[in-house]
Amino acid sequence: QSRGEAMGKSKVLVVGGTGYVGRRIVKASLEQGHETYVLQRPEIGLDIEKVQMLLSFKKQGARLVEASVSDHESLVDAVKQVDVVICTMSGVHFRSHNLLMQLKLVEAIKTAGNVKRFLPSEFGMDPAQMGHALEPGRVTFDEKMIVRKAIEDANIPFTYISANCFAGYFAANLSQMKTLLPPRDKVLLYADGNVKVVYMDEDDVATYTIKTIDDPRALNKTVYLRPPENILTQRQLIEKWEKLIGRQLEKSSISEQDFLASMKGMDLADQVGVGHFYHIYYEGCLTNFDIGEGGEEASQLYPEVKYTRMDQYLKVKR
Ligand code: GNU
Repeated sequence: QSRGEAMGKSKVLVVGGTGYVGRRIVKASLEQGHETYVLQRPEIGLDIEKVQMLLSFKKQGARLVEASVSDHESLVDAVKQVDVVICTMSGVHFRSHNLLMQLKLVEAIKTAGNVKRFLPSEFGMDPAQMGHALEPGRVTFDEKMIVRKAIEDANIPFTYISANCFAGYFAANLSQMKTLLPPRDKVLLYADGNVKVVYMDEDDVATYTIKTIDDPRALNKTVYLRPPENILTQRQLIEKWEKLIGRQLEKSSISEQDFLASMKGMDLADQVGVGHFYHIYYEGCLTNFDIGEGGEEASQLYPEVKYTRMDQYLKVKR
């Protein structure tokens, strides 16, 4: 009998366990003492990094479950073994875009009938707030809402995680597009750079996510990750970097109109990116609403989590 079983903790299945988010969810689930299952899809074939990552999860105590999203019976058998299913399928255009594959998973969970909590692949802005989002990037939110509707129509208990801006995509680069490393000389501000944004270390996203799965306060709710010290304007983020390198960056600013116009001629992934950056840095879509009845805030639910501050996060990039 494992530690997780002994303590009555739920058994977790991660779908998308080798991805950017999924690998962190697997780690956090093991660390928090859950019996952890990772879906092993035949489709990974000769992708040797993914195969070896699955084997390393096994070495750390996870169980691999073979199933294909295109084989309903195999998926039903997989979800029947657990209490909680967490899906971290990618919806990022320059990686892969598979969000609607989750409808197959919802079908399997419905058939199996035993799942006590399902967390679909969300982990960004709250799609329920993005009904007005710009093309072509709105597909991300539209598809997440289609998945939500399927979950709720099937009466599957859920938690939606709104993780806001992953530090890797939005803080490590001081919010500059097309790079993942911080600039050392010049930086582009979105308008005056004074809109409040929420930055999250991806490992903390996983820690908070696993905390919610056995928590009745998170049942059928959206849990927003908004730890107060990580609610920063672009200027405040840049200031932290400047302090770390002991030097000021040369700042220029791009207006809303010019930023939106820059979409023209870009490839699809960057057009999607411009739309998302626009909603975050001009509109303030991460912080321009209060968390209502259907929501909870993670750092209030779990004050014991010592979340990573962005100066600490940027330190290693010097
Ligand atoms: C943004 C991107 C970064 C794109 C979300 C092009 C969904 C969300 C904050 O598609 O994950 O350079 O919430 O050149 O709910 C992409 C995703 C970021 C935009 C990354 C996204 C954020 C999607 C780029 C770039 C750094």
